[in-house]
Amino acid sequence: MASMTSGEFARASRLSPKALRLYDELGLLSPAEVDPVTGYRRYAPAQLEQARLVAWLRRLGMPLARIQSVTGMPRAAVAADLAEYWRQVEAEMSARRDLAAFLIGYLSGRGTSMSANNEQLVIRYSVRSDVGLQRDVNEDSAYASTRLLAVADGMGGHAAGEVASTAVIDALRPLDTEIPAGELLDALDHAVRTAGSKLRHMAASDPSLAGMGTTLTALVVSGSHLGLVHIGDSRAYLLRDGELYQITHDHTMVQSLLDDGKITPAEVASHPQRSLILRALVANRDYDADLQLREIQARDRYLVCSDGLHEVADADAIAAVLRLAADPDRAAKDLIALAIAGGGPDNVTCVVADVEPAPVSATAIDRD
Ligand SMILES: [Mn+2]
Repeated sequence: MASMTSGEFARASRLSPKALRLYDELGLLSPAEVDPVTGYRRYAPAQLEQARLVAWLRRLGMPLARIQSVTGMPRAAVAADLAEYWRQVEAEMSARRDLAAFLIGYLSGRGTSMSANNEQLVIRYSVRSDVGLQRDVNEDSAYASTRLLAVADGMGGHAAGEVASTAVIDALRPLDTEIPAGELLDALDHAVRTAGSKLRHMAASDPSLAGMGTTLTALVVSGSHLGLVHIGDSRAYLLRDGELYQITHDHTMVQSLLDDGKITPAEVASHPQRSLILRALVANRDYDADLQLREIQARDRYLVCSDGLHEVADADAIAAVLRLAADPDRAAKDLIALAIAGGGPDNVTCVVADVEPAPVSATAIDRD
C-alpha cells in the first residue's frame, strides 16, 4: 500500500496540515511513518476514514479529550458515545434556550442596564513579573482585573521596549469596563489600532523611539464570553478539564517554519532565528492582530505570559504547575519560579485567571 505525504493526505482528508499535526500531538491520529532524518510524516490511505471521523467529531464540537477516548473504538461504540454526547449537547442547549427566552422577556419588559450574560461567572486573577537572571531592565508590561488580562513584551533597545509595552497596556485600559459580548471584537480591534497609532505618534516626536515595538496578548471577559487579541510571541493558554490548550498562535519565524513543515518541533529550541518575530505592534508599520471570540466556563484557568516563560518551560511543565496550584497567585508565583529555574534568560510575566461560578447571593437571575 503506497503511503501519502502529509500534504497529499491533508488534501485528501480536507484537513489542514496544522490540524493533522495537532491530531498527532494529541494522539488522535498518528502518521503511519515518520522519517527519522527529516521528520516528514507519511500516512496510509487507510487512515483517511479515521481522519475524517476526527474532523467530523470536531465539527460537532466534541472536546478533544473525548474524541481521544473514542478513537480506535469499534464503530458501534463510537456511535453510542456520539449519541450520548449529543444528548448532553441538546440538554445544555435547551437550558440555554430557556434562559435566553427568560432574559429576552426580562430585558424587553423592564429595560434595565443588566448585562446580557447567560451565566454568572466571576474571575479571580493574579499577575507576577520578574526581570529574570540575564537582563538589566524589565520591558514586559501587564494588566489584570476581573475583566481585562493583558501582557505586552516590549522591544527596541535602551528603554524603548518598556516605553512601547507600557504605552500599549495604557491604550487598553478603556477595555476594563462592561462591554456587551456582541461588541467585544470591535472593541478589541479598536483598542489595538489605537495602541498602534499611539506608538507611531510617540516615535514621530522622539526619533530614539523609532525602532520600538511590543507584543500584545489580551483577554477581555464579558459574561460567558471572552474576546482575545494577539500579536507577537506572548501566549495565552487555557487549562480546561485538566488539559492544557495553547489558544494563541506565535507570530514567529520558527512557528511559520513549523506550520510549513520545514522544521520539526525538536528543531525549534536550537534554531538560529528562534527569537525572530514576524508581527508585533511597532512604530514604523501596521500589522494585523489576531482576534478571537470564545466561550468561557466555570473552572477554566487562563494563563497569559511573555516568552520568558515558554522559551524555557514546555507545555507539560506549564500544565503541571497550572494543574497543581491551588489559586491564581500560587500558579503565577510557581510559573515565574519555573522560568528562573530554567535560567531566567528573559523578562518573564504571567497573568493567571480562574473562572469561578458566582456565589449564589451574587446571582442576578433565578432560573426557577
Ligand atoms: Mn520576551
